[in-house]
Amino acid sequence: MITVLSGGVGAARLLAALVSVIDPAEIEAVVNVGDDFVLHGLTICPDLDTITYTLAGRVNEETGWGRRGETWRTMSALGELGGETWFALGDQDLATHLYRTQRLGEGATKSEVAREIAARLAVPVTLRPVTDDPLATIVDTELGALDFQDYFVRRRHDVAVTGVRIRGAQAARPAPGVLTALRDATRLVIAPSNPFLSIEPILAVPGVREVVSARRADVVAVSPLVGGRALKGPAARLLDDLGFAVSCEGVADVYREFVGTLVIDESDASSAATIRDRGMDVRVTTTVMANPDHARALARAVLA
Ligand code: FO1
Repeated sequence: MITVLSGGVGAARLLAALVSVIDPAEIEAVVNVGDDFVLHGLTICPDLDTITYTLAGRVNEETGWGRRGETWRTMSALGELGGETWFALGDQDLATHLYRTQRLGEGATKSEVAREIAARLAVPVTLRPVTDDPLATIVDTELGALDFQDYFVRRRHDVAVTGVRIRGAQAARPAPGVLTALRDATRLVIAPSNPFLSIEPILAVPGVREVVSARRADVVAVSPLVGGRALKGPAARLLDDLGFAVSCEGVADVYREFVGTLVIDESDASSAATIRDRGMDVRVTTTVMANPDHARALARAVLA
């Protein structure tokens, strides 16, 4: 079994690539829930939903999140009423949040709801929110402390960051099956997700970092930086703001305590020796999943 520590779009694409080369029944994803929030009274779990829609073949390929063929009539009507429309919830996507919110209100856990939605949409991989307890990523910025989606979507992550905190982490318990999935996997994979915003909230849940660190030799991470840039999102800016080199070498520094092997892009091959000198193994391949062949090559590299 392979267990993948997963954020949003990058993780979803890597999981889809893994499904194309190994039996999906052999894959488990432990998913970040630090981005989750309540809006319009609905509980929204962006990373779980992005992965679910991608593995169900229903994702909007252009944005990487939300559903393909989406319509926006509810948002448009909400805008007419002067409601909050900065976070775009499509008409079909809203059904997911309605269903989840109803089930949570009935006493179901986030894990149970994730499993139900995945089963209904025929997702072949086991998805586990890292915790069923409240967890929220708070971004400390030049404007003060911001809730994650306020920072990420409303302000388009266009503010200087001084730190990232995971509220609720100390009291959170790993969801059922999470520690077993980390302990029993033949390999742990860290998806090409944001190290601070997507991977740290997973590691911050008590017990998770300990298990992952103890298995360092079996942990393979994919660098989210290629040629000093993030394909999507603020990973490059955050490395800089938080005092790391803006390169896969910076990523290696963030991950050095718990990652045995870093997969880097061919365009960063010249960094391999430096990273190896810091005590991490390196694999060089194409990490940009620009087409199915490249995605499969990356999947094979993390499994090799
Ligand atoms: N990202 C955006 O940049 N703008 C949006 O309006 C937006 C809406 C949205 C709705 C549902 C969902 O599951 C995800 C959504 N995302 C949106 C993506 C998402 O919030 C972020 O990419 C992740 O939280 C970071 O992993």
